[in-house]
Amino acid sequence: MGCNLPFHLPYKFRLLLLFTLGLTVVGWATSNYFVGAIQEIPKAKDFMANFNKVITLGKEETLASDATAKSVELDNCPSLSPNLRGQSKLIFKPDLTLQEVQANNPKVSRGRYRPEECKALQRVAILIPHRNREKHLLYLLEHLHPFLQRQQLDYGIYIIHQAGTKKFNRAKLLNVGYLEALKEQAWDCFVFHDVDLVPENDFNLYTCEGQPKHLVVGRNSTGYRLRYSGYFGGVTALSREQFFKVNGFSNNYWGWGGEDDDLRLVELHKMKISRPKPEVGKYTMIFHTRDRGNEVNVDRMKLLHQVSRVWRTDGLSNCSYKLLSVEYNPLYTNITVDFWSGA
Ligand code: UD2
Ligand code: MN
Repeated sequence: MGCNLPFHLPYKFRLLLLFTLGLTVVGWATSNYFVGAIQEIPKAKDFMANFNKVITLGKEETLASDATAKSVELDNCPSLSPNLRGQSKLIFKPDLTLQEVQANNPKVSRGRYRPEECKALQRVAILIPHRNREKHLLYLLEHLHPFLQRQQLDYGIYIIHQAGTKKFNRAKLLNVGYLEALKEQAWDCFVFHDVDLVPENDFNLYTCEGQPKHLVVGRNSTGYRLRYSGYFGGVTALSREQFFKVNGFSNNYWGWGGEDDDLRLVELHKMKISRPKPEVGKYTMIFHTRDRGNEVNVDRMKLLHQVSRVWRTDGLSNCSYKLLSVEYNPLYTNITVDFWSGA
């Protein structure tokens, strides 16, 4: 009841004093809490810095675009973007340069973009395993950036580059991409994307749904037909939770094949694969031959048979790698890793 306060002070002044005292106590308590939390989790400091940056950026952008500065919150984007064009004819110019692609995408920075006109429905990370396919990467970036912008997504493109000459491990690179991208942002949805597949129809939405999505129904080289019913290769979309639930991909598929057929998704967790309509799920695969260092994996059938036994211990949970660098390029984040064993 304020019995320690000097009673000779006027009532209003006492009230003010009490209020200030209260504020100081609350301020002291919360500041201690935050300092403690940041010291306990080393990464939390970076996380908070990033988080604040995102918030400030969001405010500035809104203020700049809205002179009256009344609405700080953007409305949600519609479930289907009004900017979609449908099927388009893809052209691959032999003399295309990265500078040209950058100039065509002025609103992308560090591989990231979000719509200015509305709040995107999902935050989507595109993960592309890569080694020695620079030209394919250039064509994919050229087409994918405008494609994703037309879909009004809040997205980021990550290239996960395998250093060295050991056998290529596509699935493990994708696990790395998931783990590293989540250090930067709590992405809702992950699209696992071959570097040489370019989508032809922007109604093929790069978003996640209740079931894992397989986005490649057909491609030019196979007459746009599904290869077989359980097929899950090329480009797939899984929510953060779906991918986590199945412990990601296996880390044990070195070389070409099998990792996409690893049936852990469907069989073990009763998830069903969903696909777009055939006329929508169309891709052009840029022609290539088999890469050196990605020879057929002769163990793939053996590995496929042991999935139900090993999936809990082989996947995101034991994915070890040496992170060599994270570089921020205008059109993508480049994560370079080295796998020191298993070749
Ligand atoms: C099929 C699948 C692919 C994967 C592969 C077997 C489709 C459309 N795609 O592709 O998802 O399951 O079989 O592993 O069914 N890569 C490099 N550098 C290399 C080797 C591979 O960057 O030296 C990357 C690149 O992103 C490439 C992907 O790995 O697109 C798959 O390799 P691929 O294109 O040689 O295999 P492909 O076309 O048979
Ligand atoms: Mn390919």
